[in-house]
Amino acid sequence: MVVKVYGPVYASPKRVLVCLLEKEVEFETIPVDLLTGENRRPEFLKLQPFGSLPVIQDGDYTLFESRAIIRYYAEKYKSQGTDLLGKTMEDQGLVQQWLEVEAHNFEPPVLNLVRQIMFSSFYGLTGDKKVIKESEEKLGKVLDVYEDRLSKSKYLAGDFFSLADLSHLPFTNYLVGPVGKEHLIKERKHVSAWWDDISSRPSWKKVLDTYGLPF
Ligand SMILES: N[C@@H](CCC(=O)N[C@@H](CS)C(=O)NCC(=O)O)C(=O)O
Repeated sequence: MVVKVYGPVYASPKRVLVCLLEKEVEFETIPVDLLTGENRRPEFLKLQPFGSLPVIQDGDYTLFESRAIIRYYAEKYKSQGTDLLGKTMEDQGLVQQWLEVEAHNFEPPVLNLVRQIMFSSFYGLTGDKKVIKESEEKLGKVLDVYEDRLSKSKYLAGDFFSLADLSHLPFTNYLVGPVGKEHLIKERKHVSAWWDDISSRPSWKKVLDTYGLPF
C-alpha cells in the first residue's frame, strides 16, 4: 500500500517525506495549494479539521501533525531503513526529549523569522523589526544550548542520527536559505558541523531536489 502525503512543497510535509525516505516506505504526494486556500475546502477539512499540512492516508488510516506522523512511521517500520528511534530505552527517551525541544524551543522563533522575513517579502511587505530582533535573540540562546550539546555528541540524542535531528531539516533549511540567517548556524562550530552532516543526507537532498521551496 502506497502512503499518500498531502502538501509536499511546504516545510512540515517535508519532515514526513524525509522520514519516509529514511524508512524506505513508498509514498505518493498530493499537492495542496495554501495560496489558493485549497486547505480550507470541505474535502480537505474532512482529513485535517484545522486545515494544516501535512496529512497522510495509509489505506483507510488518516493521520495529521507531522511529528506524530514521523513517530508513527519510525515505530511501525522500526527494523526497516534507518533506525530513527534509538536502541535503548534511554536513547529513545533522549530522542523524544530533543524532538520536543525542536517543536517547542527551536521551531517557534524560526517560524517567526520565516513569517517576518520570507513570507513578508513574498507579499511585498516589510517584516516587524522588533519581532525579528527578539526571535533572533531567542533562537541564538536555543542554539547556544545546541552548541553545548553537540560538543558532547555527534547528534542531538547521542552518536546516532534520529528523528530529533531529522525534524530540524525543513525549518533550518528556510533559516539558512530564504530567511538569510545562515550566520546563526555557521558561527557555532558544532551546530555548523551537525547541520552540514544532516543536510547532506541523500534523503534530504532528494526531498529538496524533488519538491524545492513553496515560493
Ligand atoms: N504542527 C503542525 C504544523 C503544520 C503547519 O503549520 N503547516 C503549514 C505548512 S508548513 C500549514 O499548513 N499552514 C497553513 C495553515 O495552517 O492554515 C505540523 O507539524 O504538522
